[in-house]
Amino acid sequence: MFCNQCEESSKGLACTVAGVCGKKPRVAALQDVLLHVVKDLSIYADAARKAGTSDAEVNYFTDEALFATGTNVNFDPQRLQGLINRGIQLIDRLQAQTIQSGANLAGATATYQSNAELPDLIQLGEDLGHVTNGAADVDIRSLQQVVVYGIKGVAAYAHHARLLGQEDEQIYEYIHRALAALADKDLELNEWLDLVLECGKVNLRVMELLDTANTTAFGHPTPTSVPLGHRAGRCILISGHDLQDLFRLLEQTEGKGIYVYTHGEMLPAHGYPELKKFKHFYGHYGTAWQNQKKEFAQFPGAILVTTNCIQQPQSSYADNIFTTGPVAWPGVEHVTNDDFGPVIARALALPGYESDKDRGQVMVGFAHQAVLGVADQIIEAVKKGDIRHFLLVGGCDGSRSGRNYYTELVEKTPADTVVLTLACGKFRFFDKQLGDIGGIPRLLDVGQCNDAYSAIQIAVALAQAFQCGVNDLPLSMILSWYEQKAVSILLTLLYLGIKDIRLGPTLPAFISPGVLEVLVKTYGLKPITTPEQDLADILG
Ligand code: FSO
Ligand code: SF4
Repeated sequence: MFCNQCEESSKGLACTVAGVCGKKPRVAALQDVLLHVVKDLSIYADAARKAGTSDAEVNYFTDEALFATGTNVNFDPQRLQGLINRGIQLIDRLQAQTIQSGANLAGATATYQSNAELPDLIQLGEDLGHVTNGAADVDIRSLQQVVVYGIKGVAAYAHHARLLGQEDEQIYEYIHRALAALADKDLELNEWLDLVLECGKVNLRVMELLDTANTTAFGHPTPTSVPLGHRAGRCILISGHDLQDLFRLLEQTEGKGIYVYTHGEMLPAHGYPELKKFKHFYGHYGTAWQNQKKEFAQFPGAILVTTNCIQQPQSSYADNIFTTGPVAWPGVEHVTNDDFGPVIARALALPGYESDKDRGQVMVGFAHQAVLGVADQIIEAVKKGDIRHFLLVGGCDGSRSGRNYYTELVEKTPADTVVLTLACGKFRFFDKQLGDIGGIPRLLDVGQCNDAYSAIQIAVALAQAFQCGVNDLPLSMILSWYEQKAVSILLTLLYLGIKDIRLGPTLPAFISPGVLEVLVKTYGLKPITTPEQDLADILG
């Protein structure tokens, strides 16, 4: 196997024997087949689109299949086999249509066996290898990997947005065109660089769609206090990013004597009016994804995982955990069609909490509408010198020890600075009491990684208010990355021309020295150093 798509890739290079995430070589091989299938399907879809047709089923499948190959999403060989077979059927269907249309199918060489057995598919994956294997030039291969991983992030966001009725043909058009380009051996370095930045542009659009989708369905988040303790009674813990799953679960558990708690990236859900109206939607339990083995084992109810990041379930809670949507683990019951009956039945069979427990509160709900609602107050505080600087400390968490940097950095920020945060990296400091500046909290939780659009909107609005560019604002971005959604967000920030981003805890293994040089020269991208050094550089 060869997988280098996340921050925890083995030895900072690639996982070649087994995934640090728990991905077995056979699962890696099946994901490689699936990516080749999606790439070949993209060649036909791109040709069909140029001939005037776009196939909705192909578009949806593309997002679903790409999402399934992301880090910590789908570890289930059978479900991956199902996706591969659907992809092959769609290739057959588009092949017939595109050949009839006389479209240019240069590079479309795929021949797949329909309904192949698992061992044959695993062998095929081992033979095919990584989808960027064909590129001999190390910098081109690096840029191809940036595009493929960025597209996985785009696909994940597009999948969420579409489930809530928001989609845009230009997103599918880009994904198919960019993946089809992998078969074009003549494409040069600059053309791949263009596709990299275009990925950032398309990701901005998809994040805008997702923001519209979430706020149309569930209202704009408002500042909300979330208990970290629990109430006596039966309970369900919901993890991942899918707000629609949470809404359906809340509907189906209403009046059943079950409290619903969020875990990980589901925490910001408490800020949405249409979600927090449910009285049994009580509080938040636990921290970020990499602590789930310990935290899930101690939760006395059923657990529902809606997206990444799932880890191998431990025997102590293997009977209590369920998956839904794109996420899957072999042997774990996968709930379909928004029917959470099995999760509810399990919660009712488990003891739940015996008594109430108070563990304090955290604030969420500082998305763009809430923050921009007090923009005058913020601008005044900056003008008076009460707020010296904003730090966006956002991104993913993970298990590397270097991630303590983010906790220490936030702890060391001076009292005249405001920290904006989003995604699961915030669990390193989300319960710190940083106080406020004239009523403005010093720690503002903007939301999930899926809400990066909100942070961009806030930055753009502040820049307009101060009549300057985002790079001229007293704002610094200190990002932590782990998986492919973070890659797509980083590309969006680069596309927007945002400079001097600090990135950690390590730089991506798939960035070649040549590509890194371009990123450093053009965008001033820099690795994190120490909290003291970086704060001194940022605050002068
Ligand atoms: Fe975290 Fe996992 Fe949200 Fe990621 S839970 S690491 S970037 O999937 O999506 O922030
Ligand atoms: Fe390794 Fe990350 Fe790939 Fe998992 S997703 S196999 S940890 S590089």
